[in-house]
Amino acid sequence: MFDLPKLPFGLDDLEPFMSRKTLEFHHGKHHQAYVTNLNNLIKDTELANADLETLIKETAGKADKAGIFNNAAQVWNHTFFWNGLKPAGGGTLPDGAFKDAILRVFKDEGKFKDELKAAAVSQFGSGWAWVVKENDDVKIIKTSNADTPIAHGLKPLLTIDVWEHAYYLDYQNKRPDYVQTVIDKLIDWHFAASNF
Ligand code: MN3
Repeated sequence: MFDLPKLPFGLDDLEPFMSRKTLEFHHGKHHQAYVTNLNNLIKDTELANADLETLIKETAGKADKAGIFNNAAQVWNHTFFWNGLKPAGGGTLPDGAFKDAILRVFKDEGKFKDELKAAAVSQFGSGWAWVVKENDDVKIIKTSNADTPIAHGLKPLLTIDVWEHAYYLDYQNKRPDYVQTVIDKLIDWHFAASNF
């Protein structure tokens, strides 16, 4: 049985960029629903005691296990998303191996952030934009619906949720404004660097 992880910040701490109301719904209702659904789906099955990453890897690509995969991946993705945000986030990348890899692949920090934004904005419909580690390089990818890099053997460093429930209360249809604000004001680049 899984519990909804607590947010790593208070409900008001990301104001005005991500409102208390958004967090109450996004964490308290949406994230909670994925946890509740997952618990109901695995109860009394052979997967009842598996950890989250095992559940995701065991059910990925299996049509008869799509419900478990979708809810398990959404639980994992949301917890990872919250952990990558912080009050007074954004700003410049911390020095170190992560920044070095970004400069090597993208040439400059601005171009990296522009490409991350472009991936998040261009994801058609619900999904996620990701910064992942592949070998020793940094790569930007996007996934649809619940799909997650850990189902594809990639190591996630950071994610941005681009499901409408992530931004509609604060930004309505303006996904580009939401994404730009997350990148400029909320992303915890030290979290991404520490995952590298
Ligand atoms: Mn979400």
